[in-house]
Amino acid sequence: MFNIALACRIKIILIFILMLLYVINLLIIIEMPTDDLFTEQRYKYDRVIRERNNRDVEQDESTLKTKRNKIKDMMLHAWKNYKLYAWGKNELNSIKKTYHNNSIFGTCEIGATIVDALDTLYIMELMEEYEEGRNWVLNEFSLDECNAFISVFELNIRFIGSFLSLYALTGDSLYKEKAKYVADKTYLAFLTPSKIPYQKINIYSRQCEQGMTVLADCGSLSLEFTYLSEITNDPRYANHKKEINKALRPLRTRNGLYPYMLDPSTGKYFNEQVLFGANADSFYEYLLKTWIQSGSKDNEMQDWFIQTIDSVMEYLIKTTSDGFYYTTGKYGNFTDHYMDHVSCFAGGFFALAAKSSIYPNSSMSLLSFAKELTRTCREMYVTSKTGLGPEKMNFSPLMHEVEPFYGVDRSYKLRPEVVESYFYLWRIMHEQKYRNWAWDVVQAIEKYCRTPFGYAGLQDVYDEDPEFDGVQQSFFLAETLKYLYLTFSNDSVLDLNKYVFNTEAHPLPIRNR
Ligand code: DMJ
Repeated sequence: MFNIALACRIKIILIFILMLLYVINLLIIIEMPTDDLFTEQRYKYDRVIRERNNRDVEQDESTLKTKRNKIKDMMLHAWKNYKLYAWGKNELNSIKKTYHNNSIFGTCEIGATIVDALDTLYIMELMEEYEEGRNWVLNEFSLDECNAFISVFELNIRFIGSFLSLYALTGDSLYKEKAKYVADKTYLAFLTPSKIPYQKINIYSRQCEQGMTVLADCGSLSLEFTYLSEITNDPRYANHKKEINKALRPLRTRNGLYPYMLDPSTGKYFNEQVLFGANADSFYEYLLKTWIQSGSKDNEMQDWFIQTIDSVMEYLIKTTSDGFYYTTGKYGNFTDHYMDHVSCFAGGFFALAAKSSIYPNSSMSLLSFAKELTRTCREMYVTSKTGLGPEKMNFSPLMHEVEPFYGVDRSYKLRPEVVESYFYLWRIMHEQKYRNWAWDVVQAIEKYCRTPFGYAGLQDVYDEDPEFDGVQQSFFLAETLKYLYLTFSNDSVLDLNKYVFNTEAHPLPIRNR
């Protein structure tokens, strides 16, 4: 009798302790997520956070539709004026009502805006305009007369990338042909002894420009070349990519970083200057995205990413005394405390890395880098007079004390990187603030960059009445407006589990796992 009563009491106490442990465990899950973002616990944590966030989330489909329609209207305004004043040329000058020729295309007139914008038109279901563009591609697009040095990187990300994306979205074989046509024209650039490609080629005279190639340029071909090989059953394109990666991977400094200036004739780096922003940016992006594209199977890319990203976090990201994260450059022991607008892609990049679980034990740190860097970029925008951010910020510790958030290059070129990060963080975290921030950008662009004849960048974002730079960049239609539109769309529109965006925002399919 006595033993049974004691056993019952012990059982009750044990049940009580177990329940207590369960409650404590739940509290820990809610307040202190583990570092492994996508473990079972992490999913639980995500759900709790999402439910909490979703209370404030704009659910009303008609409000979202109104916002999407506004962005579609912006796209139409940009497209129609380009069509009126610059059709077939690369970009529009919306102030002079004529075309603008960007030096990255040499003097070749190859309809960069048409090609770059086509998948955005298709995604926005602007079918009449999409058909106009498709007809131009079918009947007019040609590189055969292109007698100037043109960037292989730009041909890849804007032209091959866009055609491949259109092929993936529509199944129309015209785009597969065109992607192959452009890639075949770039062939010459890969015939170097080192396998580091030349940066620019003259398609007409079949010459390559001698000189240095930058890291971003030779490290941002793999998404497009892999997919092109897949759909054409021609392994040559993927082989170029493999050879470049083989030549590139050993070129690290002692710190594990990749210098940005490379010499195709020797296969060595020019000096030890390393960057995270312009000229290096998409190299890091493609390490991650090539792995995602492979259905998370490309172990070599995963390994390369993990090896590199620790050094990036250690040496290329700093914080100000008041806690703002920013990206830098490095030359030996000298740190260059400038962050360019282009570097603001980092928020989206780190968020996508966390989501993809490429570096499982570091997902939480990747995510906090993502949020913090995006907070900095948002601050760059809201501390200007126009609500748009400068091309380049000075974060030198001294400067920051005196003049917080002040741009050294104060122009705004309609660039996408800040809204790109808002898009990824919205999709991954579902926190309403990212949609709000994106909408603030829509309004600022409308107020300051819209002209009667299209859109233009600004000379000085700190001026209440800024002058225009006149240029409607093709990436404004390809990227800025696309990311804005997608931020107000349902997650199933270009689902991040099915598509990976190239560095010009052209979506490519992820291979089935
Ligand atoms: C785009 O052409 C691409 O995003 C590229 O990777 C870097 N910069 C521009 C837009 O700013």
